[in-house]
Parts: sequence; structure tokens; C-alpha cells
Amino acid sequence: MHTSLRQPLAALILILLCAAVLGAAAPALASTGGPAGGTGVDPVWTPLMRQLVADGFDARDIQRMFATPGLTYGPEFMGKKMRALYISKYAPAMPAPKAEVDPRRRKRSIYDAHIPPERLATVRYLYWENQEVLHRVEREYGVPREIILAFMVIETRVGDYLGEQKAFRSLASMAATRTYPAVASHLKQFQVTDPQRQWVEQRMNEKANWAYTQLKALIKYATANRMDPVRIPGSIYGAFGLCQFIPTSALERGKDGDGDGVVNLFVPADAIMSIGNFLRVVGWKPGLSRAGKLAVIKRYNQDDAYARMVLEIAARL
Ligand SMILES: [Ca+2]
Repeated sequence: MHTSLRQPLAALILILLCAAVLGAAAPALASTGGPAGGTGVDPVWTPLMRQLVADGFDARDIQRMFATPGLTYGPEFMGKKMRALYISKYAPAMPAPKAEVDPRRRKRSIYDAHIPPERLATVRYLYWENQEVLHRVEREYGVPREIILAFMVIETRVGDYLGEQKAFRSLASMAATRTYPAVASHLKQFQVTDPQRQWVEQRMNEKANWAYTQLKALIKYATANRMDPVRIPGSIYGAFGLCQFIPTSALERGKDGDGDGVVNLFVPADAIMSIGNFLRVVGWKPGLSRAGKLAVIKRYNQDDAYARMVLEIAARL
């Protein structure tokens, strides 16, 4: 069981390193007609590519990224987001459950879902493998080791789950999806009125702008750390690494924990230092009350239950 963490991680790191080397070695595709003028790029990306080049990215780099095989446009990223937002705003609430679940059972089930015995063993292994950097985080940032490890348990089940998407593809797709027809199939079961449709398009533009900011940060992060941005695995909304940072957090808060000169959030030491740095920046300090700790953790994830779970798991490690 102990090796269940190391093997996928080692394989992933190897893949990323190979991808970074191949990406650096591949000649830039010749482009004579603007960023989308070469072959192998879906024209759906053209406006986004032009915007990236206008914002200062190298046209040949952008061309190469968007010509990556497998980088297909996916309107479902925005579609699923809009369906969730539409339902929470316009759909009637579900009927209340008939009986309240026994709180003791509920508590136990949350705990079991995140930390069965073999995962606890993996966390402890992670601790023994990284105790030097965990102690450094405590010393330099004042964040206890069990808090850092609790984040890694919750975010990726300590490396077992790193996201099934490619962060670049989901963010680029969201950034390129701004008009209602692209998401209409995700809302077809509702009677969407004209004002609601306008509201959806407004929210789409907000989310697309957010995704564009994240996409730019992802490219900068990957370039600065010698990775191929297109190949970084991530969540449906572009979070990646053992700490599941969104790209702006990776770029602004990422730290090199193992001293190899790059911030690779798939490497435990770097993820550990980066989580510690993030928490320090948003207000973690020694001696915080429980309420103070919860408030800081909610800067990482706004959900109350998430914040309580971090403290609960930290107390059990
Ligand atoms: Ca590093």
C-alpha cells in the first residue's frame, strides 16, 4: 500500500519531465499567417490565440501549444458550470429529506471517505519522507505539518487523484466559450427565458475572463518551471498538483521546497512549501483560535465543511 503513492507520483513526474524536455526540444511550427495560420490547429481557438499573442506571448509558442494532439475544444466545461449556476439561481429547491441523518454516522462517513487506514499509512509515509521540509514550513511559515498534510489528503487523496483533465484544455475551452448556443444543450431541460439567457451569457463572460487569466498564469508558471503547459493534468476547472492550486496561486504562491530550482507542484516537497506559503500569506500564524484557523482555511476553499474537515483530519494524523 505504501507504494501506491510513490509509483503514480514517480511516473507522473517522469512524464512531466519528458514532456518538458520534448516541448523544449520540438522546433516551433512555422507560422506565416498569424498564430492560427499553420496546420493542425482547430480554428475555434483562433480568437483566443490572437488574444494571447496580443497580450505578449510568443506567437510560435502559442501556435505549438494549440497544435498539440488531443487539445480539442470542450464546450462542456462551461456548459456544466452554467448548468450548476442556473440551477442554484432559478431552479426550485429540492424537497427536504424525510429524516435527519444521525450526526455521529455522518461524521464517521466523512472521515472514512477521506482517510481509510491505508491512506493514513500513506500520509505517515509522506511525513517520514518529507519531515525536513515539513519542519521547515513550521519554522519559516508557522504552519503545522498536520495542517499541510490534511490539505494534501483532501485535495488529491495524497496524490492518488490528480484530476482527469488537462488544465490547459479546460481553461482554454472555458475562455473560448462566451455565447449562449455553445452551452444551450446543457440547459435544454429548462424553460430558459430571454432575461435568464442574458444572465447566463453575462456569467459566461465573467467565467471566461477568469479562465483566460488562469490560462495566462498556467502558461507563465509552466514556462518558468520548464514544463509543457498543455500536458499538465488538472481538475475540470484547471486546479493542479498535489495541492490543487489554480494557476494564479501556483504562479504567485508556489515555492521550491526541494531546492532543484523549479516549482513542481506534483513533487511533495514543493507542494508542501507552497501550501505553507499560501496559508501564511492569507493570514495563518501561530496561536490562531479555531475560528481564526477556519477563516484562513476558507481563503483556500470557501466551503465551511471543507474548513472543518481540514482541522478534523489534522487532529487525527
Ligand atoms: Ca522543486
